[in-house]
Amino acid sequence: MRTAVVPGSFDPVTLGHLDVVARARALADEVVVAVGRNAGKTPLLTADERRDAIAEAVADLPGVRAEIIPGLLVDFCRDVATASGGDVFIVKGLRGGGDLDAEAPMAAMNRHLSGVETVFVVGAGHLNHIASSMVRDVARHGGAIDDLVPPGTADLVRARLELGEP
Ligand code: COD
Repeated sequence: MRTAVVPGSFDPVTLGHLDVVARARALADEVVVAVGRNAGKTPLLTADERRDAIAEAVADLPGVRAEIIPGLLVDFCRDVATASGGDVFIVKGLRGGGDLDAEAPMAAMNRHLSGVETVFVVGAGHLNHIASSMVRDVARHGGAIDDLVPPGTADLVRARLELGEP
């Protein structure tokens, strides 16, 4: 059993993220989309909301599930490996060189901590402009985000913005 862990903030999950999930699924027997805390970001959506939005978006994809990372990503990967009895690797998506600059040190740190490897996949070009931060900003200013995120997620983002940001 080979499990791909696809981690991210997913605040919110976007069509770009889902493209990476589909590519990860082609490399592994199962995929766990893992909602984590990026210490440099203050999320709009709660971890439960982000996990549930992903779960709804991948409901029709066999072998794909969504979970929350309680602490370190490498500890989460170890727990997934123990539960499955198989091998685990991390999959991250790249939109360009800027992503690689940010991701390479994290991949090296995760390997240093636990030996887990990170595999990078290049995302679909027509989705390269999609970032969660821009989705939030467009929505905040009243722009349409419905074709940037999976069905249901746009309403969630708008609802949370109307309630005010944390
Ligand atoms: N096309 C392709 N890839 C994309 C696209 C797109 N349109 N949009 C985003 N991506 C990729 C990003 O490059 C990234 O690889 C991934 O999707 C997730 O992106 P985000 O922005 O949702 O998530 P991040 O980068 O904020 O996630 C950071 C983590 C939560 C994974 C990280 O902070 C973490 O592992 N936290 C847990 C605690 C931990 O272990 N920390 C130590 C890490 S070394």
